[in-house]
Amino acid sequence: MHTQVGIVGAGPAGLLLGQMLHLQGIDSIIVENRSREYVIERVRAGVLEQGTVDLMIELGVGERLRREGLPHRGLYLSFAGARHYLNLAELTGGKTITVYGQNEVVKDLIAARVASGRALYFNVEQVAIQDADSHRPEITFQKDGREDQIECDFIAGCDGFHGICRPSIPPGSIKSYERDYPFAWLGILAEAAPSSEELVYTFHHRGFALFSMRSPKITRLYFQVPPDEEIDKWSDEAIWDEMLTRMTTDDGWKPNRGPIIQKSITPMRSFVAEPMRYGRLFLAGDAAHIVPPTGAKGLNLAATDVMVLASGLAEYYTRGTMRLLDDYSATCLRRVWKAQRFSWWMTQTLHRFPGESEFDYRRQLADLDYLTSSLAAMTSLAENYVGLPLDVPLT
Ligand code: RFL
Ligand code: PHB
Repeated sequence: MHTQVGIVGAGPAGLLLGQMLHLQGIDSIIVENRSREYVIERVRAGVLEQGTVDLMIELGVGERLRREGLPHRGLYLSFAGARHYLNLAELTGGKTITVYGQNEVVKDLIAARVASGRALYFNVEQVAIQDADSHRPEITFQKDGREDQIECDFIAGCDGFHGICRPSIPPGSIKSYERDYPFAWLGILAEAAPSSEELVYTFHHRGFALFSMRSPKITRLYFQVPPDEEIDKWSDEAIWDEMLTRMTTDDGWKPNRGPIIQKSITPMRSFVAEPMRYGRLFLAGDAAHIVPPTGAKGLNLAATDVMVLASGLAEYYTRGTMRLLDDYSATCLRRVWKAQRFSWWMTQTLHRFPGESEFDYRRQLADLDYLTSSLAAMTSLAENYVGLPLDVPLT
């Protein structure tokens, strides 16, 4: 087989890229090692920046998002028993975020891909990259026990943090920067009507907790646990007790209880690989960088990466120049590092770190008191949360 752009991974990055290229008349083949059902059902992110929503609409895949997505004009920071409202829209000249599950984004993109008639292969095995630094890189894989290969002009490595694209780059050609956190998130989906229309980020003496949602009937909640925690140790009853202990405020606000329909534990990590390119292999999304979810940035960063990549590829195929592609890594990394900084900052502001003292707890409360009473501090949080602009034009 031959294609212009071989895409490894059918997560948000790979599927968005495929749709952008399709609309520009550029051919691609997407290979994914999981099943379609697995990819659609994987529960992950929920918060889309305005730019990501606009992108979905522009790409013709925003109809259900517009209908079912939950626009949010602000969020709450909760500490010392009280919730404090940050009006993101007012602080940013009208920008908002939208809550719409990542699995819904993926479902809409897969439907568009199928409708486009372009190739998307699920359940492929033994995926490998050959000759990434040549003019004819290849993706090799097995499907239904048969060896196959795709000759490409370019390869997009959109296969997430545990994929094969980044590790196939020779170690001397890429450098990584990382930081682990001494905690993880236990997350649940519950059949319960959200008791608040906006997200609530809570800093409690027992640790971080987060109230979010997926629909008018489904609540999404998280709390901080030790990094090696086992989900089986937590009964549903114990999860609710801990959620309610951390989240209930002095005015009596708390999440509504309901049957837990999904639960999992997510480790927290910050990671950046530089550069995001090796020859004709371009890394995008979680394959190149990971942020702790406290800033709700991962999926949004993936979307921006592939926007930059698609512009570079479009320029290459229309004008024959590599100018934007040569700038790809630097253009993305500038925004990636700012999102890293913000995600790290949100994480350390809102979590309890093992070994820290009561002094540190008081200092963190003072940080939050300042944050919710200074217009400058609130504006800084707001402009980062709704999404910073890309610093360079893409044409
Ligand atoms: P993905 O989604 O991991 O997709 C990669 C795809 O590649 C496939 N793959 C392979 N395919 C072929 N061959 C191989 N060898 C392969 N190896 C892997 C995988 O099966 C998969 O389908 O990466 P992508 O596309 O870069 O998207 C990134 C986002 O998924 C991620 O950043 C977000 O989920 C992070 N995140 C959040 N981001 C936000 O913007 N807002 C949020 O509110 C938010 N909340 C979250 C989050 C992530 C979380 N977890 C579970 C990590 C909340 C949580 C709890
Ligand atoms: C979610 O709804 O899953 C969610 C919301 C905000 C975050 C992370 C996850 O910071």
